[in-house]
Amino acid sequence: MGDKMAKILLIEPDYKNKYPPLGLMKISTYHKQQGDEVVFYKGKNKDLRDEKWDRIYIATLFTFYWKKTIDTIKFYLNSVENSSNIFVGGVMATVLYDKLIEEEDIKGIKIFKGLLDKPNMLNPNDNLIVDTLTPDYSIIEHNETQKYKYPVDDAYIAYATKGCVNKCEFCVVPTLEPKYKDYISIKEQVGKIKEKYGEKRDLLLLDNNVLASNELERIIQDIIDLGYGVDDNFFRYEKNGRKISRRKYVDFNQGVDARLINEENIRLLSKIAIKPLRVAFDHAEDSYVSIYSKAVRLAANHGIKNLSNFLLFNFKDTPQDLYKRIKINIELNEEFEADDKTNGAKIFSFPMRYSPPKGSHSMDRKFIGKHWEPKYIRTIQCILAATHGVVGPKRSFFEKAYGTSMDEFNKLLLMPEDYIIYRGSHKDSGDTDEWWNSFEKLEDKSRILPTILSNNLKKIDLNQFSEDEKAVMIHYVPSK
Ligand code: B12
Ligand code: SF4
Repeated sequence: MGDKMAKILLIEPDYKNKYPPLGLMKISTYHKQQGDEVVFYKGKNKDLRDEKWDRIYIATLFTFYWKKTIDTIKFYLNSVENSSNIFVGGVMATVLYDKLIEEEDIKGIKIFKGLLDKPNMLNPNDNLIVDTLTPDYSIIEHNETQKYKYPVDDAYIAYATKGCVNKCEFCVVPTLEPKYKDYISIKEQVGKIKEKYGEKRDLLLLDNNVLASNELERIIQDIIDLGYGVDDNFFRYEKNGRKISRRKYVDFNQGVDARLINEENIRLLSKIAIKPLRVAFDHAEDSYVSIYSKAVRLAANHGIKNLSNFLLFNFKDTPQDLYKRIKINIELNEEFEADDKTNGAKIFSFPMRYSPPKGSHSMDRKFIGKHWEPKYIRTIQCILAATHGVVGPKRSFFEKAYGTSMDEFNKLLLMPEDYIIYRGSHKDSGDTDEWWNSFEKLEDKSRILPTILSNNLKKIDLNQFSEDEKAVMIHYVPSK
């Protein structure tokens, strides 16, 4: 920062996240290159707060971690001489920049929008582009002070492209990374990480829309050259004198756009050890469904066996659309199994709740889509919690979780949550039938439906209902 060695503190708020804070890792390299002392910590630490730092960097991630992030910034506010020595950046800081500068008590801190992709952004005359520096993996090593274990910590994390060519309304990538970059050398990035921090098993690519790249062939060749070709996917290492060999994978973790999949690019993708190939299933209209199914079939026909999707729900879709889209995947699995050419290919579904990136609900994750109700969302959450968020390829699994028909699914949408979670026992005891019979018997549901749909069921006052209404509502009383 200047002539003398500076004391730099890097903080990631203690939200749960899968990947290490790449931005801070690059900032760490930046400061270490200038001989500064760098300390990284996840969360709030009183000892670190009691020290004085020349500068503190605080990373931000999802907008719905707003509260925790603000709380963390406030915690360290007095650990620098002047609040302008607190630097905040990353996803949330970029998307909610205007809100953040208005936030009381933290006025005067320095907030960064977007990437650190120009020279002199952290200090004048440094001539360094932080975005291109090799991330410092040493700061995330799990140890005495760094207690948080990132679920993904044995992977090269890199970008082969940046930004996106589209501007989908539910996505903030156009704000975060406004310029689409067709090609970034992953060979260079991986090479440097390997050299400085040793070999990693997997290759995790954070590209938003890799298929839009005109340089896809070159990117795939880079991946193959790095040792992630489809026939070359063993990671061999020694542990306690034993030789171990494990499969290693390439994961384009943001998935690929079904609309862009074609013979040519699927042929390229089938050459690498991709697991899984994630295909976005963002819309429910028939035209999109057929594009999606065609894309997945094409992948299976080219020998890609591990497939998965992102099923965006709670957006413009209906709950019934969600059921239909999961079912389409079950049928695709059956189709693959029946055909010798695709036998062994499997697609897993990952329903993902839509949460708007802007507006008040971006901060609390409570947004309810036009065709959804809080109770419907709760039902899906209960089902997903029981199945760890995944819908497996087997029809029996799907029918057990989501119902054997649309009627059964519609019934689940309204079902008391205990009856969903402990389905077997409540069915056996007769509770479920009792609930449903009273529900069906009740001709005028107008007084109970709003309460059920609102999912405000923690403190229901049963006295407000008639006897017939009570017979239904009693099943929603949590202790029942
Ligand atoms: C990887 C990723 C994930 C990973 C986890 C990420 C993690 N770190 O743990 C996984 C796959 C698990 C994931 C999940 C989800 N994700 Co996501 N994810 C991403 C992705 C691709 C990258 C985020 C990331 O880690 N970037 C690494 C950054 C931090 O490193 P960098 O680029 O080098 O950083 C530069 C700048 O950001 C800046 N910078 C970064 N840190 C700092 C710090 C300081 C102090 C400064 C000054 C600068 C700075 O400088 C750096 C150098 O240029 C983004 C899309 C994107 N393109 O950003 C979506 C994104 C963040 N995800 C998004 C969403 C919606 C989700 C889900 C909610 C999806 C769902 N519906 O379930 C889930 C939520 C998971 C949960 N916890 O509940 C949205 C965010 C929406 C929001 N409201 O915040 C994004 C923006 C995608 C989108 N299409 O809109 N995600
Ligand atoms: S194509 Fe994907 S990354 Fe690009 S704007 Fe749309 S959702 Fe975002």
